[in-house]
Amino acid sequence: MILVTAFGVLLTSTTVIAQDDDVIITVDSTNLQFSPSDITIKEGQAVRFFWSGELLPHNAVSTDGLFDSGDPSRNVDYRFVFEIGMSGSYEFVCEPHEQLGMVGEITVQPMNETQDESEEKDPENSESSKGQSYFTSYGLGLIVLSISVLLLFRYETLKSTIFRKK
Ligand SMILES: [Cu+2]
Repeated sequence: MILVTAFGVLLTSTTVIAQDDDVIITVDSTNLQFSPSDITIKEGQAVRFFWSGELLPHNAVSTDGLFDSGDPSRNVDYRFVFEIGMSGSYEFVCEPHEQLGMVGEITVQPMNETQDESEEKDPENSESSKGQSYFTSYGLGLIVLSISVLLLFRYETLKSTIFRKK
C-alpha cells in the first residue's frame, strides 16, 4: 500500500515536472505583443500559448505551417511539443496583428551534444572491424604460406635423403 502510494506520488511528480518544462507564451499588457516573444528551448520541450480574457482575439501560427493555435480568440490554451530532431528556428505570428508587430521566434536546440558524438563513433567502429578482418585474412594467408613452405622444405629433405640412399 505504501509502495503503491509512493509510486503514485512519483508518477504525479514526474508529470508535474514535464509540465513545468513547458514554456508559456502569453499576451502582454499592450495587447499587441507576445510575452515573451523570443524564446529558446530544447528538443522534447513544449511551448504553451496561453491567455484568457484578453481584450482582443489572438492566435499563434508558425510561418512554416508547423503549428497553428486555430482561429484568433480571447481565450487560448494551445500546447505544441518540439520532438527530438526538430531543432531549428521557428517564426510565428498572430494573424490579426502581424502587421502591428505581434510576432515571435522559437529557437529549438538539439537535445544534447553527446548524442552526436556517439553517432560519430559508429563509422570508427566499422573501420576498426574492417581492419580486424583484414588482419585476420592476412594472418590466415601467412599460416597457409608457412605450412606450404614447411611442406616444400620437408619434400626437399625427403628427396635429398632418397637421392643419398641411391
Ligand atoms: Cu494578436
